[in-house]
Amino acid sequence: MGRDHRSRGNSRIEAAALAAFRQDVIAGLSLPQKALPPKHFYDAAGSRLFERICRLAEYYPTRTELAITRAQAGAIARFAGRGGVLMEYGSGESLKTRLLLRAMQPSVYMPVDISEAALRLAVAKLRRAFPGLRIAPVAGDFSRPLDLPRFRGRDRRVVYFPGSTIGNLTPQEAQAFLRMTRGQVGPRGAMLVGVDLKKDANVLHAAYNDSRGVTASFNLNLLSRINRELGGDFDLRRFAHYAFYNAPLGRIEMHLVSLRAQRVNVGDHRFAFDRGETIHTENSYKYSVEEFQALAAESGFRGEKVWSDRRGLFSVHGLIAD
Ligand code: SAH
Ligand code: AVI
Repeated sequence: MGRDHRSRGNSRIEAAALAAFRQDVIAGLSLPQKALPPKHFYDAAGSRLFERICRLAEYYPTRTELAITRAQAGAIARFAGRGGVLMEYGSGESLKTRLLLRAMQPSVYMPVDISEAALRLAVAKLRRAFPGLRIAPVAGDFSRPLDLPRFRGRDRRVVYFPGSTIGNLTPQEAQAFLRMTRGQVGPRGAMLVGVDLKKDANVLHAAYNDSRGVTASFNLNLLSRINRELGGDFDLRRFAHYAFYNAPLGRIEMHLVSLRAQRVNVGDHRFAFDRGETIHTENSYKYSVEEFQALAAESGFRGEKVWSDRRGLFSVHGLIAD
């Protein structure tokens, strides 16, 4: 599988990805509030841990979105149209996508994911389950310009962005992302976006502080990844997972807290931590239906349809390019 769909030298691409990771880590740990971009959670181990999170009792988003998609597959397919090109950003294990593939019968499916390991595995399974489907995987970072394959014909293009991965972007980044996809789908295009809804803070707290500690391992894996790939010497016993709902900003924040004053090396760089100082590793924004539709409207999309569960936990938005 070629990154950006072409068969360039894999080692050159891996070296570029490693250099980008190093740059983000050095820059992020040099900030007054240390911070790391959440896209770096997803190495092979991180993707496996995320898949375990999706199956936890406390983590309601995956099973709720799956149930909405299952119940509404016919309506979603009527909205998005049958045939056409289905692009998916942050496809991971492409689980919910299977329901859409059956209902929409696209001519091409283009999953895009930064985690090459997860993408490779998902595509191998999909090729077995959907032998007639044309699959054009792209391993790459959707926050940067991507060189995507082009398909001839006048087929409608639909972008699928499930899982509330849009919540891991700031509202400004989410708008920029929606504007980019608006350009990709063109005037007749549509988008399906999974968005986690605002709700009781206790439900949110439990979802990001699960009793088995899988979310803690997912968060701490970022430090293991820095040790493995960038020659870091983080001692994982000296950091702890910390997640809370920041109500005024409408987002879950995940941090890693330094349990003591310490110094950590990453290659030739040295970083000092005070006791209690944190690295901010992820935001997960929660929206009301109206807030998300307003965000989409400012990015060139009209919120045409919304499918939700009875408890109002999660929403799937059908957007039309305006
Ligand atoms: N869509 C799946 C997975 C969501 S997890 C679901 O709904 O369950 C988020 C996924 O987005 C991961 O697979 C991760 O590797 C991918 N991802 C996160 N940031 C990314 C980026 N900047 N570019 C490409 N993929 C990204
Ligand atoms: C992928 N993303 C939408 C997940 C979320 O809920 O924000 C990632 C995650 N972080 C902790 N648990 C799950």
